[in-house]
Amino acid sequence: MSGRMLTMLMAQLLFLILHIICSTTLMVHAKEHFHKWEVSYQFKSPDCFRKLAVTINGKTPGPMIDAQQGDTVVVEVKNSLLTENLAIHWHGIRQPGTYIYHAHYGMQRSAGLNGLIRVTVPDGIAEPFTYDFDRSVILNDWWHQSTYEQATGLASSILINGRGRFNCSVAGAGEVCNATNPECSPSVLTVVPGKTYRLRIASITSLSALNFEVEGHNMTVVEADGHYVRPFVVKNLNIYSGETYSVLITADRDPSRNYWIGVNVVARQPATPTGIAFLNYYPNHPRRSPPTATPPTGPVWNDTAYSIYQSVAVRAHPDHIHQPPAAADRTIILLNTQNKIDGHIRWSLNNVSFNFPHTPYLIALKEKLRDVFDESPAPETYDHNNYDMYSVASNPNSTIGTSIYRLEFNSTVDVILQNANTLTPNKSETHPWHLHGHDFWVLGYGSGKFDPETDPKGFNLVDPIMKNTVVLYPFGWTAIRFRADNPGVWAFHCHIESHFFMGMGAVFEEGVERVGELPDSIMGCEESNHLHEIDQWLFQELDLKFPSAPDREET
Ligand SMILES: *[C@@H]1O[C@H](CO)[C@@H](O)[C@H](O)[C@H]1NC(C)=O
Ligand SMILES: *[C@@H]1O[C@H](CO)[C@@H](O)[C@H](O)[C@H]1NC(C)=O
Ligand SMILES: *[C@@H]1O[C@H](CO)[C@@H](O)[C@H](O)[C@H]1NC(C)=O
Ligand SMILES: *[C@@H]1O[C@H](CO)[C@@H](O)[C@H](O)[C@H]1NC(C)=O
Ligand SMILES: *[C@@H]1O[C@H](CO)[C@@H](O)[C@H](O)[C@H]1NC(C)=O
Ligand SMILES: *[C@@H]1O[C@H](CO)[C@@H](O)[C@H](O)[C@H]1NC(C)=O
Ligand SMILES: *[C@@H]1O[C@H](CO)[C@@H](O)[C@H](O)[C@H]1NC(C)=O
Ligand SMILES: *[C@@H]1O[C@H](CO)[C@@H](O)[C@H](O)[C@H]1NC(C)=O
Ligand SMILES: [Cu+2]
Repeated sequence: MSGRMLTMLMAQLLFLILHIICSTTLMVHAKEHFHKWEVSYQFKSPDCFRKLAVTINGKTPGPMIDAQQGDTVVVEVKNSLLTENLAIHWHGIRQPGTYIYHAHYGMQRSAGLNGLIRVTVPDGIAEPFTYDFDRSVILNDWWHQSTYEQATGLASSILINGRGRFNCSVAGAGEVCNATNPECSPSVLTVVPGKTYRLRIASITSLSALNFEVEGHNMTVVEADGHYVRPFVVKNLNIYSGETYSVLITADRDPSRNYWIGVNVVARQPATPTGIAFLNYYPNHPRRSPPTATPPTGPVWNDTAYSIYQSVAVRAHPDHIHQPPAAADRTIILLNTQNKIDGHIRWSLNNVSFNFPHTPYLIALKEKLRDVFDESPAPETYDHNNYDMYSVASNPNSTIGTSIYRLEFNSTVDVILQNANTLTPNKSETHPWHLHGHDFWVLGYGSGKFDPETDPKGFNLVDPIMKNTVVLYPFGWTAIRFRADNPGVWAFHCHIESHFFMGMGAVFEEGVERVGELPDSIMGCEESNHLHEIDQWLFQELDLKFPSAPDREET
């Protein structure tokens, strides 16, 4: 990592200004919210096992940011991590709804640096559903090894609102694990019989795909990634890293007992115990006593058909449809493969394993610096006709690349994510893909190889949901569409941290000539940086290369 980048953000004050973009004209008095955060390492025992966590004002998850659409949020961040840079990503911020913030540097996100952003609609605007109360549920996977080692293993536990349970009898000698530490007692959601609750669920896992279930209570899904959903009822909900959902539950069960909330790993053979919290019916039942039943075990981990069924059910609410453009100007097909480079495992798109150059793209493009990155166009597709996506490639070698996709400003772009076999026979993985700077329309999911002639005929152009994170299923494809109307340089990457660091990402440039002059501070060291357009500047400003990139895939 470059020394200049290091000094810039280390132990400095950083001002982040977050504009809650307004999509309606009915904007009443916009407010300004001021937050003062100090980010530091603290010993925590969220699952009874004591370890260092990255905290905001001593807490993880960090404080919730609560704002109304049109408001401005100013966050003054003091980095007290001493030897580490810090970057915070305002994940998905564009519309009212539920979002998350998390670290976008190294693996600080899963080490505790995350929290919820709740954006309420302006006064006088009604949401397409009603509820009595609102509760936040942040899901995370938790690791006992240092975050630098976690790419090699399975999560130790699942945290619900920062609390989980670890079997202390398997903790090693010299490790501190206390099963009766109140810090790791399960989180409790108290409910009043007959009332309806909106649960705002966010997953910030570094690896695991999760399934969320409340014992004995169906849930109505009403919002996804900040967009209203045509309501549908589920017994349990799959949620992938980077996604947010709102579900409604009504406390209409026998109030003389409490009910488990169970969070299970899906899409990967689970080796992590069920994450638990519980619903407490108040005032009928004492708050402190967990239910006696067995927590929900969720669906079969490899029931991909069930997962696809849920994803397809997520469509725009009939009164909140954003019509997608009828056709794309350009279609980019990205074959997702697991590869080897110099004997190390990497992930690639069309045989290129992505790596950030030392100088941010935005600076290179604005300042017309040459030799920063490979300026030849990134590959538009792969050998579609001949590639066997069901086999381990006979030559698994790919190459490291820094090339990007330059999009015509305001053009309509389709991206087809195509999955394939990994380096393990008959194995393909699940990848949640996250795009910066845009919400995209989810046009469809399919199994097998995408056919550019016939499959687009089945795209949903009627009521596709808009999202910022979408899942790619094993041996399948996912099609998205977006308008390249946000000047800047934007990352598109798998939200599984180790996959991103192992090359599973791409970069889109659009309308960079419309981006204003870069502030002087971005070119050198300054005491503090007043940053607007956070996503764009900050993401580009940091050298996101992982200091010692993990080269072993989790198994
Ligand atoms: C905890 O681990 C011990 C030792 O492996 C095992 O005997 C015990 O059943 C485990 N307890 C739970 C609740 O899983
Ligand atoms: C475990 O935590 C409980 C509750 O805080 C405390 O009473 C007990 O002394 C702790 N045990 C050990 C071994 O530290
Ligand atoms: C949940 O929904 C299913 C299917 O709609 C229904 O069969 C079941 O009775 C519901 N369960 C509860 C507890 O409401
Ligand atoms: C799911 O995994 C189990 C092992 O956990 C295996 O027995 C079963 O065949 C798998 N099912 C599918 C549909 O792959
Ligand atoms: C893949 O690359 C390695 C060097 O890292 C080389 O030894 C090997 O021969 C290559 N495999 C093929 C099939 O070209
Ligand atoms: C990747 O490149 C290697 C040569 O380096 C080639 O043998 C292989 O077929 C390519 N794979 C894909 C998916 O294009
Ligand atoms: C982008 O294209 C749309 C549709 O053609 C048009 O309505 C809009 O004005 C364009 N926006 C810009 C900034 O050019
Ligand atoms: C992979 O799956 C095919 C059928 O889909 C089967 O014939 C083959 O034996 C499997 N290979 C392994 C290594 O499991
Ligand atoms: Cu991935």
